Amino acid sequence: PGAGDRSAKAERMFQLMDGFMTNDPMSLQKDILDHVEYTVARSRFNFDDFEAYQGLSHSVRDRLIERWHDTHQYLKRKDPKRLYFLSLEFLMGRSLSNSVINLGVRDQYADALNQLGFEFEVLAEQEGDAALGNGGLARLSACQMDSLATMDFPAWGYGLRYQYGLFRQVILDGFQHEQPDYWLNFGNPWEIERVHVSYPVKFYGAVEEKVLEGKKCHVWVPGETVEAVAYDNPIPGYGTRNTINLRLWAAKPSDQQDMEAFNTGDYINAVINRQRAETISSLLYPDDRSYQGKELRLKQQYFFVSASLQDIIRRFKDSHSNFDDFPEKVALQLNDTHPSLAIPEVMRVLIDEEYLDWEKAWGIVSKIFSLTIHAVNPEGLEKVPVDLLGSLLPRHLQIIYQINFLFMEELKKHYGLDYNRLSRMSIVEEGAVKNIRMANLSLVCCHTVDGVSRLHLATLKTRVFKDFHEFWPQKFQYKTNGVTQRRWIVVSNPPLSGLISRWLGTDAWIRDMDLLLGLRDHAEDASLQEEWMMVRKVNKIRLSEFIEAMIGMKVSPDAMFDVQIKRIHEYKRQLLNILGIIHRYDCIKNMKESDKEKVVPRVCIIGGKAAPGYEIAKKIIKLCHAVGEKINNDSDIGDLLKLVFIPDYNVSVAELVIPGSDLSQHISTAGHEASGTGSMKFLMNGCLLLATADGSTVEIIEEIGNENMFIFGANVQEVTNLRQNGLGVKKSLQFARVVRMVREGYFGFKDYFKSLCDTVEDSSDFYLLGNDFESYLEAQAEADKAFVDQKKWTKMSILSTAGSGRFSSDRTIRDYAQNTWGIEPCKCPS
Ligand code: T68
Repeated sequence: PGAGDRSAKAERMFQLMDGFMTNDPMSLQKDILDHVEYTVARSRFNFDDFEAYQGLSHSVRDRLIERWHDTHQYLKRKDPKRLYFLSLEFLMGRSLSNSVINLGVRDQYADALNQLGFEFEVLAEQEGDAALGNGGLARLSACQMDSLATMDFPAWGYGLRYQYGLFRQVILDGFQHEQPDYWLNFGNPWEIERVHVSYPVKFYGAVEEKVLEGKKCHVWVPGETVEAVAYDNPIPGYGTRNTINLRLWAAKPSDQQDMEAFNTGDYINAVINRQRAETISSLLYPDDRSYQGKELRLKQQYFFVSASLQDIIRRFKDSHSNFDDFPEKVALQLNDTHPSLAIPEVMRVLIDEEYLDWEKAWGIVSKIFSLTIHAVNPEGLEKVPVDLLGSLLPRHLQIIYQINFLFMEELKKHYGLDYNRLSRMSIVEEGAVKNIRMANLSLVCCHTVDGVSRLHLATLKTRVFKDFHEFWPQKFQYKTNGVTQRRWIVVSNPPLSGLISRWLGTDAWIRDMDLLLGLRDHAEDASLQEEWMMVRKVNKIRLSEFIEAMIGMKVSPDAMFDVQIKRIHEYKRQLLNILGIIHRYDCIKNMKESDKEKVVPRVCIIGGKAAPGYEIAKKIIKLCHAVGEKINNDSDIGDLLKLVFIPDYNVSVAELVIPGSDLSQHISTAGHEASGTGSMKFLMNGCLLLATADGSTVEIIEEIGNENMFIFGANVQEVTNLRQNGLGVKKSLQFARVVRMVREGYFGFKDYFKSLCDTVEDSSDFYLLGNDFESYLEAQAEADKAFVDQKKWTKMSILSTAGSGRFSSDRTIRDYAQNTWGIEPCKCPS
């Protein structure tokens, strides 16, 4: 068609789709019903809650797409520097409630549904969680995407579209069993399949050297090619039109592959081989700590990195004729070292495909990458066996060796032939099995390396990355983690959200959390306190109903709800919590009847998944059930103490549990939790913290004050000293007694719990449960005392929320934008 036809066509389109979608209840009802009839293909006169949820979510999705298109158009025109956030894990949870709140159409939809005879909350419950991640790291990515969109940053998220998310936890006889989470079974309205956005990703094969136009070139001839297909997930900002994209890649067989097999007639095997391609994006590895050096995991990493970079480079080349401006337009953020193959990949593309020389390519690479580390220990750092890397990605291994060679030369200039230092800092680890140290690779190539709390950075500087910090002190920064108040207050705790806005006289805190400080002025106001207690009570009733529905146990909402929900780990010390509960039980059991009146009734709630191969963590879950069984059925105890294990803990369970908690525990051995983010969610919701001075808790103490929390246990320095001087220095009799009860079979399963008890026995008590037990009990006693005085407790609760502003992911993201990425907001006009 000629230019005239095109503009006539555009004119016609414009007339047909004039203006934005309308959000009045009538239009919304019509939209929902249209989707029920034509998208879900059910009769509008006969559909159930799930089908209504589908119609509803498709209607919301239309509104997301509209803004998402506008944002892309606008950004294309403005061409600002963009941030690309590469993460192997995103724990998004549910999307519906979050979307309507961020779009500002929550009430309109609720009205529309009411008129159709449905309730918004009921339909929202139909949605399953998107659990494409393990724990803190993955949920942090999700919170940060929300902040990036809300603050109008030109950002993209990139990740993998696993077909199986994190396993479902099923408890049978108190033991954890894992079931696959085939989350796409009922469709996913929040994604848009982009069949035409796809890239080939190469694996295996060999590198050939050729001379092209007198220059030596490397040509990688792959042994396998897999296609990466894009699935786009719009992420709406709150109170803005900006809606950014989370692009997840799925693996599909490539048409380029297997032509030979088809031609030679091996049809059956060719088809079976094609199926193999899909396994790359089939499952999320459920290990949130250790690195296993598995080939499939490495394939996943390279698959998503290669597809993302092809996409990013294509977008850049659309509007640039050479790579000179690449660092001014592109920031690449590595979420931990999992995507660190992006570094040799960019080098490879620039040198082998764009024909830049090494120096020029390196000049670019050294300006674009930044890294956030989420681990504390050297054991948490990834290593890839050289043989594995060399066979899967032969060209990348060559490039890594060359980077290392040049790095070693630089070090020698500085330090001379200090072989110990050189071998510690080398990207290549020598030994029986040669490994590539992904952290060292990243530290050499990234311009900035961030820790996730102040204490975490201090640990990285003095321990794990001491040498690197000495060499490049300017590279190291920290950005204390934060979480989004949109999901963690507005979506999950509407009564509190309304209360805060009423008392502050504005809802501006939803975009500016520092405003919560205004609550401090009213902390002692009797009527705020009364309303505050009311809101807390409502949430506790909701939580007790959930507990009853889940596990059939009645708990009293008048008791103190004491909660520990997070992945199960020895260092997170759920065992300390359970041993404390045994002590409490033992005390009540041996109490005179008249003294029982003074006991503050408690409901102890524990939830979390153990990695499938983590034996000790699984034993902790079993112990929790065994102890619960005993306590909950003991008529001497009654309502004074209950122990509840919430199965299959995930994001939407957290949204329900956190607002209903009085006290929450963050009790890792000091120096082991890089940051911790659960604590921030509880804090915002006015739940008091019982915690050790670890990770970001140190900074929470600065904001809230010691007097509004229950802090206990050895600090980082004391932990170091205790370990140096041999463990088990300060064991209390009480500790010995409760461990003995478990060991001697008081809760059954004597043989099974033996190895668990061994982990806390004198000299082997690495996480210092014995050492911290006494001060843990004291902190718990303090909490009891404070709870009796409801006025005092409520004041502490208000002050917790009031002081939580610093822990919004908005603050974290603003800091990254300014001090790590160098990007600026780019607001799409509304
Ligand atoms: C967590 N790390 C930290 N890792 O433990 C936590 N690891 O202190 C911190 O608050 C949080 O990151 C956010 O910074 C993780 O969650 C993983 O999940 C993980 C997954 C795969 C491999 C290694």
